[in-house]
Amino acid sequence: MLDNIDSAMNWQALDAAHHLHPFTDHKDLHERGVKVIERAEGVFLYDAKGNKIMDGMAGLWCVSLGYSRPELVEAAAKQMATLPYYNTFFKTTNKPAVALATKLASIAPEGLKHVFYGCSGSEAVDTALRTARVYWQTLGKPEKKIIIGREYGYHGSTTLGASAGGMVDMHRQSGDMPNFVHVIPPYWYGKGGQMSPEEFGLYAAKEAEKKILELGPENVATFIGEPIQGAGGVLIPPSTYWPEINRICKQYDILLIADEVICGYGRTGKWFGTDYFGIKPDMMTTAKGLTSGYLPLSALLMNNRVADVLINEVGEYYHGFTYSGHPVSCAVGLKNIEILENENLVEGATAKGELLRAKLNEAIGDLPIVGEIRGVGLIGAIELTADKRTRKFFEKNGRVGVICRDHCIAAGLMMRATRDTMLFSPPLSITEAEIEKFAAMAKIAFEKTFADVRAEVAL
Ligand code: PXG
Repeated sequence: MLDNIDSAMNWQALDAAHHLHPFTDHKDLHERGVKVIERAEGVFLYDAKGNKIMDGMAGLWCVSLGYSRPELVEAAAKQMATLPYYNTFFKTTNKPAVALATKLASIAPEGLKHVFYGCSGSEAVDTALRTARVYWQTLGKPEKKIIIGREYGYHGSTTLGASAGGMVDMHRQSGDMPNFVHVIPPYWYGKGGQMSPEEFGLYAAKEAEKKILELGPENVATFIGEPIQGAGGVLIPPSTYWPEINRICKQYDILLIADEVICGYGRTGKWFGTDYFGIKPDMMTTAKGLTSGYLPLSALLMNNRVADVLINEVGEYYHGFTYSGHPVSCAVGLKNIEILENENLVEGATAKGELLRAKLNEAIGDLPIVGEIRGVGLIGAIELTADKRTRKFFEKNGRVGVICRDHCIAAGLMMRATRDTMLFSPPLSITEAEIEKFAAMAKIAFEKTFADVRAEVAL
């Protein structure tokens, strides 16, 4: 079938005729024509036109080991040949699911010992939010059901996830369930004004406390937050933020959910963003880097406080997915973690991230449109600015970001723009030589962006 199409038809036209894409303006896509990615190796993608593109985003923040790792392929093939599928509903389990849960309990932050599987970050988030409400209901507090998220937060695309996230465009399109409330993100660069980052971190946390007091803590089930807000712009909270959120959740008896779908499995140079920031979550959602994206898998981890209620008091929990604990995904997850450990890729992300930011600073740091280059481990962002000194954004926010993204791709570097913030999260397997290349391509793309901006101002 694939070969037939290859010789006889046009992939772009067929894609336009039959394939609906996620988060896409289809009219615009059909006019431009979709890029067909044909194969990938290491940190490089190859499209059907023969272009070679460095993947500065690790797919969608997930391909931690890089592409074409034979060990993951072998782990999947072996498990497929042994037990390709069986459910975990019928009082049954499978060895990869048990082995992976055991492994996750050993690398997870203190106390998070219980694992619930899904296929996507969205399913993990949905499960965590449902579980938070079920927890309070079971303890006789059904009114404790408000979920607090943050502006610019991203928690997936189910209706619960979209409601918990802080993306207003998603809310507009039926992602605005009742009993969801949003507070300000700890985004110092964009919202910190004259405050120091530390002052602003405390301020942002105290805004959450104010909101909780206004709603009544007896009505609030949980606070959900990404350790670093990824899709929202790689918003790295000041050091004062998470300790204060820990305190607030404890003081008002509110469950804390760390959404580690992007930060988890080494992105920050620690196994979890929770380790990096000292967050004390009751539940932790993970996905993406768990299998390096080779197969869909998510794991929601929870502590004894929550799991004891689920296990001993709820009775049957009417929740689960056909593919919960999928043996092939779990086998790949196990192998992926083994490789992360054997090749020191988690610890290695700290030094690689520092090198990448240093090289980017050398290459583009002095450009007048570069307001800030920030990062933790191998997740980072570059703020494009109209005025470096005052951190002023461009008018018509998002336009320069798209220009810059297009220059990056043309230069051979896949980067993503949120508003006018350029995001990067390359595979953890990226080498020093590839980091040099990354910065060299960024230099070309950002200089061109600057030239475009300057030309417009001159007009
Ligand atoms: N939580 C977080 C923190 C995420 O980043 C999800 C939940 C949902 O995961 P699934 O597997 O259901 O997609 C995510 C996903 C982007 C982008 O453009 C980010 C995500 C997904 C798609 C695009 O940055 N993050």
